[in-house]
Amino acid sequence: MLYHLLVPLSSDWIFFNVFRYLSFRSLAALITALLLSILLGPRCIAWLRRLKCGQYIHEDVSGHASKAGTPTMGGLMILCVFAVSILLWSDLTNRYVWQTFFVFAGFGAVGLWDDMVKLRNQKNRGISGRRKMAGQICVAGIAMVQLYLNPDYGSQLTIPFFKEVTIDLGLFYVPFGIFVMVAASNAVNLTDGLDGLAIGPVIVACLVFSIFIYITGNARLSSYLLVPYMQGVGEVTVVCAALVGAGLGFLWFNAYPAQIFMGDVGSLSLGGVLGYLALLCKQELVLSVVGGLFVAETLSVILQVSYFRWTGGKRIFRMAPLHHHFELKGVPESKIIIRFWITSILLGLVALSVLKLR
Ligand code: 57M
Repeated sequence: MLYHLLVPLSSDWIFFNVFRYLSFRSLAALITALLLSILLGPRCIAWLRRLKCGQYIHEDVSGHASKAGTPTMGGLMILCVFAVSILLWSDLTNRYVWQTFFVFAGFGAVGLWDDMVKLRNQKNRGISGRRKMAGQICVAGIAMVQLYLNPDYGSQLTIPFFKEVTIDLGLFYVPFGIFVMVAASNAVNLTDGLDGLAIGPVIVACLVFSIFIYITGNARLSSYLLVPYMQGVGEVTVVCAALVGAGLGFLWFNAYPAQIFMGDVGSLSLGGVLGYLALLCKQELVLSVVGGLFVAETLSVILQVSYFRWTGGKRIFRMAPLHHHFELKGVPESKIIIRFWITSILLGLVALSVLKLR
């Protein structure tokens, strides 16, 4: 809104020209989302407490007993702050801004549904896996069809570290894109099991994608760095920055020892939107590098469950996902979290190196 109100004034006052710049508006979006979260956080925590949105804790992770009753569904705060920030600072006539918001809100709605059912259910049982997956596929499907029908958007898959190798997936690109979003959404959800464990790597991934998105929307930079160019996508840099700000603001309260959890409304939406950002800038495979931690957590579950079934009860890890394994080995929670963050920062740097190493 500020963009639409203030840019026209630049014809009389040159100073207002600054509101045209993506860099300025991205920084403003980040700071707005961060400050709003810090201001609203205590009220949001108190509100969730009043609504009795306390977390149920499974008996099998004894170290977590003290977390019982911590307000959950903090993803609602991320969603509100993110929405206000993009309403203020982005160009609201840009279709990619709305599509990205749709993915975030759509996956968030599925998560909210799950969270509400869990709260009503004594044993923390949410909606069935099948219903959750159907909801996720619906949201991802709508987003993918919109992308696929866009004449500026190709169905080529770019291969990291190779200059001119692309694979044209044709119509198969639609189910592939759906898979990317749904897998990312569930992977972030699996990772969200320790204070700040998921939001830290999500912030790193959003930062990395803000750079890729900026380059994708810039004709000169994209041709220099051999990144597929797409007009208008650059505006999503403001959206990425708002996500980083909202993520940092949430971390303020979710840092160990957490005062709030994000719930499925947060984890499903953040994961889904990461998948969408990767698709938008055609860096789908880079997502598995920058989100390497989410991949490792998911693989640990797949391996553990398969081995468990195959051997009739034996385990590879003490418990899956991976963070539970380290917890049960006696590594303190804060140490696991910080080590996971360090790993995700390193993975983010590796992902960025794709831009030059070709
Ligand atoms: C949900 N939810 C957290 C919080 C958060 C297939 C199976 C591996 C699935 C997996 C699973 O259900 N994962 C997804 C993970 C829960 O957090 C809530 O859920 C939201 C995210 N969806 O925002 O609202 C708990 O995590 C802790 N937490 C924090 N800080 C945070 O900032 O400490 C969360 C956020 C919270 C809190 O304790 O209650 C969760 O872990 O439940 N299932 C599992 O992860 C289970 N693993 C398992 O059964 N492994 C088996 C194999 C054979 C499947 C094995 O290895 O033997 C474990 N989950 C738990 N306890 N809680 C089992 C033990």
